[in-house]
Amino acid sequence: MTETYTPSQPTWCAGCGHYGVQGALTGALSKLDVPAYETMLLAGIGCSGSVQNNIEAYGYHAMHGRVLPTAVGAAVANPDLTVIAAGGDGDGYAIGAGHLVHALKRNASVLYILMNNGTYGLTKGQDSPTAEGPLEAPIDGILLGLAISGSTFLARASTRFATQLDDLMVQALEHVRAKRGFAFLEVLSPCVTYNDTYPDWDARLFNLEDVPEFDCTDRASAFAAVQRLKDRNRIPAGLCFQAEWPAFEERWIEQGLKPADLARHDPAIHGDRFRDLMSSYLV
Ligand SMILES: Cc1ncc(C[n+]2csc(CCOP(=O)(O)OP(=O)(O)O)c2C)c(N)n1
Ligand code: SF4
Ligand SMILES: [Mg+2]
Repeated sequence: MTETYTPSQPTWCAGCGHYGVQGALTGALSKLDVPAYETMLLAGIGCSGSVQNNIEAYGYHAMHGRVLPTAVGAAVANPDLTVIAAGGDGDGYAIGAGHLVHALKRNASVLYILMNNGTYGLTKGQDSPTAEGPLEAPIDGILLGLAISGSTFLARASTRFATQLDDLMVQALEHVRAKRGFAFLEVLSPCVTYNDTYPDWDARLFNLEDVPEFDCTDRASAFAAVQRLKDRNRIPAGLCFQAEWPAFEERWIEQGLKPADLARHDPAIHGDRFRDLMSSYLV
């Protein structure tokens, strides 16, 4: 399938941050020599999710907000795959927020790239959970991740600062390829059409690498440092937290549970069952 699949060209507006995310992901896959036939890219619904059409890999387009349970399932069923999930801030922090919390707590080896633009781009500019306004407090995905004790990799980058984005994408992919668990990378990826946050976010971004005493292995001090920067109206970026805790799929095996035996899955039988199921819905 990956031999015959021809990736599409992106359909994003000129200047959309999502181009930068795609560039960093293809660059990291190529730098780490990850073959297409061992890569699965799953995506949510949104302008961000259409990245799945453009990359040579096995692909799956989930319902809006539902990308993570399927990605975790794929990682557990076939540990030989490098599983990547991608989606927007609406997808991950609104309708999919419950799944994000549980993916952080499970720590299956999945790279989750959340493209944050503070808006629902695809549906033409409604406020998302990270939108900043007078009515509600925006969600901070890094603080959310730090508050969940199963999390093992939390980072934030911006498409404006390509070198840091490229580095963090590689580090996140390495975390997942080494089966160290769930790597959460939030990328500030502005929507130039409905919510051009470039000027504001550029001015407020704060690189944690500029703080020599910042310790990304200490959860409590990382939380305090991120919160302090937020209190000063800054947006912390960089590797915010990394920890060691056995990945979900490894804990499964330790408990005597086996990943799905893919050899036993005969596509002919399962294809027929799937078609029967689908036709049973027809009236
Ligand atoms: C269950 C469901 N609810 C709502 C929608 C409509 N919808 C499609 S994309 C989207 C939000 C997209 O925003 P985001 O996830 O931030 O991605 P972006 O387009 O900004 O990259 C919504 C609400 C949908 N497709 N399915
Ligand atoms: S509407 Fe916004 S998020 Fe969607 S492609 Fe255009 S700039 Fe990007
Ligand atoms: Mg969005």
